[in-house]
Amino acid sequence: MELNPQLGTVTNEEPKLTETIVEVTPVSSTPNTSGEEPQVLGLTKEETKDPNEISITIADQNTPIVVLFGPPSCGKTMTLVRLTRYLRTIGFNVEPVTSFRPSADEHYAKMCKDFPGMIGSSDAANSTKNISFMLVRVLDSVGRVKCQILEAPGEYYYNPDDPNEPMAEFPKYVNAIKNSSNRKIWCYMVEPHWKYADQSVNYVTKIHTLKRNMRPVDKAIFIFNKIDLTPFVISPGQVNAKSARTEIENLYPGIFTPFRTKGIFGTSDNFELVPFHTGDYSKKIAGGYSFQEGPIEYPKKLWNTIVNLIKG
Ligand SMILES: Nc1nc2c(ncn2[C@@H]2O[C@H](COP(=O)(O)OP(=O)(O)OP(=O)(O)O)[C@@H](O)[C@H]2O)c(=O)[nH]1
Ligand SMILES: [Mg+2]
Repeated sequence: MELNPQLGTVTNEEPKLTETIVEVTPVSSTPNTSGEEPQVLGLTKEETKDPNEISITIADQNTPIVVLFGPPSCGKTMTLVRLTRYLRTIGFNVEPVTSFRPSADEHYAKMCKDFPGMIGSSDAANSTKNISFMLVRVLDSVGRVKCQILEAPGEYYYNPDDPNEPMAEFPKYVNAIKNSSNRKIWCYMVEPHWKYADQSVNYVTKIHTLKRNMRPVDKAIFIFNKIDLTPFVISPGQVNAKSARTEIENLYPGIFTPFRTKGIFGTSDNFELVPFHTGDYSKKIAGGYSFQEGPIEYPKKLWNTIVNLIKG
């Protein structure tokens, strides 16, 4: 598939965005003041301790699942927040799938209940700690389910603190999703200044391992998040995609290799590349961060890419 040399332009059709300042806590688990293992919201203590204990149910096995895949802090939760906000402005509804987790899990039930308010309210960006393990579904304006989106803690995909990486096995629930009959849109997240850049080859290996588990109907999107931290932004929402792609290849050597096919007319991409900016994060004097959502062109481009891949 060909890349657009530039992304999105501002048009008059777009709904007006409301400016919202929200609090951000850049952690994915509950604060650990007791010296105990921190607990991931939406999981029991036992499940947090051993992710292989995590039990999930995918009730809808026909609707594609968009998996936000990436290490801790790459921006999965904030991508979900930004995308949800965008989808709301175009008349879509994003709602948690309550049956995803056992009904006895009160944390998950509470997260589901709080989700709609959390995304839109001035507390929404507390979501980095409040939305941690969740399956949501996206419905269009007439209630048709377009896709499901999975959001989970990064350490279950690639854990920089695990000496067994990149050979560390995925938790059972990731394998359950991987093997489910749903079509998958794997969104592999990359970023410009990854704290563990010295492990980028291992992260690439982990993605390649997963690639071997993708069926031909499954699709791949590389989301280059935190694009605002790069020199490739030309104007809000417009990115020099060629340079951005070269940068990803430099930062994550060989990352695209198994996603390219050699043919008689040359090599073609079996993936999409979407630069992304969830928003801006400003440190507050009183502590914490305030979040200002980024330009609408980014979630618009990401959503259009997802929709096209679902159709294709
Ligand atoms: N500059 C910039 N920073 C971002 C962007 N998106 C996320 N961040 C920063 O990255 C932090 C982590 O984002 P999260 O969405 O919580 O990351 P995550 O991938 O969900 O992390 P885990 O849940 O720990 O796996 C945020 O608190 C921000 O500080 C972005 O578009 N630009
Ligand atoms: Mg998260």
